[in-house]
Amino acid sequence: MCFVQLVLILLTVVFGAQRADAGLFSEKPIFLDTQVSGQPPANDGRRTFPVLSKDDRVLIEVFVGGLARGLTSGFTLAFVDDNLAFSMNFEIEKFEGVLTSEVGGRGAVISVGGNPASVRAPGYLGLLTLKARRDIPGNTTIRLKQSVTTMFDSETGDIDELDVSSAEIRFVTGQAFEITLDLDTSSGNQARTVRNGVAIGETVEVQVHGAALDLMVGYILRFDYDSTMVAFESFLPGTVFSAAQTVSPEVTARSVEVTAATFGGALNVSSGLLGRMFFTTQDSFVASTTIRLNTAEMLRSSEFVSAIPRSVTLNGVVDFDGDNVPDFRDFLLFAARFGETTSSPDFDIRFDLDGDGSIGFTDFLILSNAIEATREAPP
Ligand SMILES: [Ca+2]
Ligand SMILES: [Ca+2]
Ligand SMILES: [Ca+2]
Repeated sequence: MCFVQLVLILLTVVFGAQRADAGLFSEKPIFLDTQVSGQPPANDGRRTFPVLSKDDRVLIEVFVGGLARGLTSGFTLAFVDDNLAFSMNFEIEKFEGVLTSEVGGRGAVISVGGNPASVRAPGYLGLLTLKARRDIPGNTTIRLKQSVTTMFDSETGDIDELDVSSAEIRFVTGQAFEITLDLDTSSGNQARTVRNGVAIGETVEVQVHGAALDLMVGYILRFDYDSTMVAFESFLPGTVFSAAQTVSPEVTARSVEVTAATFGGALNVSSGLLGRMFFTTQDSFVASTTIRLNTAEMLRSSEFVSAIPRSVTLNGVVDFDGDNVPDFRDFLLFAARFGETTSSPDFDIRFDLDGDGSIGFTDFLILSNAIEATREAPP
């Protein structure tokens, strides 16, 4: 028998035997995915997370891929812990899912067991909570360890090794957050940045919505504007905080800076309403003015990170047919749209003059006032 034949026979024995013994979970990929709070679990590849301060938590969704269905009464998640790099940084607090462990893990390992539970595509196993034992430095990476990360197949009785090559989370510094300004006064983020038909003396609400806010302690926002056109009126912190603390806004001739923070520990939500700004148009407000959010900073895990600047535009003129004069043609165009809302197909925000998300009677009053004002204006 030549060497090649011997190798082939050995391979057949080894792999043939393994295949016969392997359960459904054998060599299936296991995924770690940071949770977006308030959203159902999704294996959407969120493999990075902002660095943690001591006692901060990160919630990690755990999935087993490539699986139609399976039955398990236990699995072990073991993190790579060379030089105790994992267990000195993190404590495994608990696992909640198809099987649950409230007592957490020991060192870098958690074993979760119970009555056989079924796992179905997309293979969601549950939520792993890690708590930082100390400030986690940027670029710290945690990953599961091959051969000791296993899952018990209750149907075949096999302890299957999972493929851990995608089971990794990296903690990063300087991870930006996102801001959207919204002139639609209805709740939620309609991302509306233009309003027409704004009257002189009207108070306009600018909602500031945030995303990727994980672990935020608080924020600073600076708006710049033309103070001959608008004046800053007031600021209200948003619902993203359960209890927000704030300091009086700092108002200059052309800007306003506001701040809000939570004293109750870093934020455990990813997105929400940061605050509402109110501006009142001045007597010289005529055609159009822009309010710019030029600086948006937040504090998370002892570092300041920023968001991309945004702006909103207020237009004084009410006009739909493009001749820059409010008249009966605009009234007819408006009538054809009356009653539509942001959920209507082809909703046209130009007709929603008060920015409440629907084309209604108050919008009609704004339009009719504009038509009458044009008529009264000197030629
Ligand atoms: Ca809104
Ligand atoms: Ca017109
Ligand atoms: Ca409206």
